[in-house]
Amino acid sequence: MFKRFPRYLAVTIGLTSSVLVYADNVGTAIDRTGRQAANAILTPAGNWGCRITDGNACEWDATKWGGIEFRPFMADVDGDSISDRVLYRATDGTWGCRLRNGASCNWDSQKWGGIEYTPLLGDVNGDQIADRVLYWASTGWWGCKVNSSALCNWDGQYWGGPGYTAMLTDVNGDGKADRVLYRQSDGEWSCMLTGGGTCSWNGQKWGGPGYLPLLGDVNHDGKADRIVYKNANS
Ligand SMILES: [Ca+2]
Ligand SMILES: [Ca+2]
Ligand SMILES: [Ca+2]
Repeated sequence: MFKRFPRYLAVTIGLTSSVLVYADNVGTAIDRTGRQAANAILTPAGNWGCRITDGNACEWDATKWGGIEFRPFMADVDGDSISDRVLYRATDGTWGCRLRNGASCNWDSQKWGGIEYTPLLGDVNGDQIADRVLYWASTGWWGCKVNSSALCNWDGQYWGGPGYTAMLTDVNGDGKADRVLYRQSDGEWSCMLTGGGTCSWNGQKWGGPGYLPLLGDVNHDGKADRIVYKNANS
């Protein structure tokens, strides 16, 4: 017989071994291993909270949407300058989005991607609406869908490959998100502008093993700058 574990204990076991797990909030025993078991157990979660500047709750504070198998993002998906919630489930490539009032955006529930893809969000066509981007690290394949779900001009391109971290930001200040790659092994930075050209720091080596690459506009010129962060002294 399977033992009924408390939920938190069942999750721990699911993540660290391949034992069968019988969870109180799942109707049947889950004959799966590791992460899948934990995901299934925690699917009912997905608790959101938000606090605006004055400390008060926003409209969707304390609502439930999603679960542990989803990765959350914040992005303006309808162009009203208000950040919206986005979820992506790697196991089957399901995307979800909720506007401020709780309504879904036009690509809610679409399946696009999967376990091998890195999901990114950025405005790739300059209409001030966040678009969805996928990077397939093992092949260097890039895909992107604008708000209408049409493909962007560089969808299907191959650039990068194993060992690169993929990022999305506007490096030349034209209002369109560009692609950035960082190679952990030697700290090489690469960038690809919307039209296909590279930026001024393409190919530079800066950082390396142990460094976390970040992007942000640190001098307010509208162009994203590079940041590296390392947690160890050596
Ligand atoms: Ca919005
Ligand atoms: Ca856009
Ligand atoms: Ca740009």
